[in-house]
Amino acid sequence: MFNLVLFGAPGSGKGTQSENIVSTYSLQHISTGDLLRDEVSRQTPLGTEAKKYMDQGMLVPDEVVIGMISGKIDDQPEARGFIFDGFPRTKPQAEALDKLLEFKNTKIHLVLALEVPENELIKRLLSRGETSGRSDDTEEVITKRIKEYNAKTQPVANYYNAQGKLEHVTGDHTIAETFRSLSKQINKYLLPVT
Ligand code: B4P
Repeated sequence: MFNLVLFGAPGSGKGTQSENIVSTYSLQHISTGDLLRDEVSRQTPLGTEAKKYMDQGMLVPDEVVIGMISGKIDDQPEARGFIFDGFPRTKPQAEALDKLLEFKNTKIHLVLALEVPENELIKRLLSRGETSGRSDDTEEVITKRIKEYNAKTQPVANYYNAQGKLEHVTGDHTIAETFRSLSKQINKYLLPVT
């Protein structure tokens, strides 16, 4: 099994690149953003709670997010591996993921951090906001999401760096060029299936 964390600021291309990685390497995709938006659209109690945070550009509480993840891993016992997109976003989430995977006799093998300048992040998210209908793709909320990232998520990079698993990848080239850079790193562990 090969498990990858795709790490980066809001708008750095995590969701975009995950799609390519999933189809090229046949990994199972776990995006906490997608899972949370699904809960919100189905108006579940978890979704109603999460929406309050997401609409303000804040992270959803750790226990809510961690609780969602375990079941998703168990749902796919035959998986070649997982790509974690937008998770973990805090140190407690990273520690919980390590424990969860250890219990399942596996681990995180590689963390790829997409590096994109802040002005480009804002430009991308505002542009997505024109069509996405996402209530968090507005200028005010984007600014808060980036602040939240710098304060709470950036330290997760140090956590994985200390484990020798972190690799930085330039994320402000085209989608295809960025995918090539990510693939170079993944190919050290896993061969493409397509
Ligand atoms: P996410 O859904 O993870 O959203 P995101 O950070 O904005 O990244 P996303 O993957 O959607 O965008 P991408 O960079 O691919 O999180 C949303 C919210 O959910 C969070 O704010 C938080 O409240 C909550 N949440 C999620 N996970 C959580 C957790 N673990 N703990 C607590 N709370 C959590 O793409 C952005 C845009 O850029 C797209 O339009 C794309 O087309 C474009 N783009 C991508 N690559 C490009 C390139 N190379 N060139 C030009 N444009 C590019």
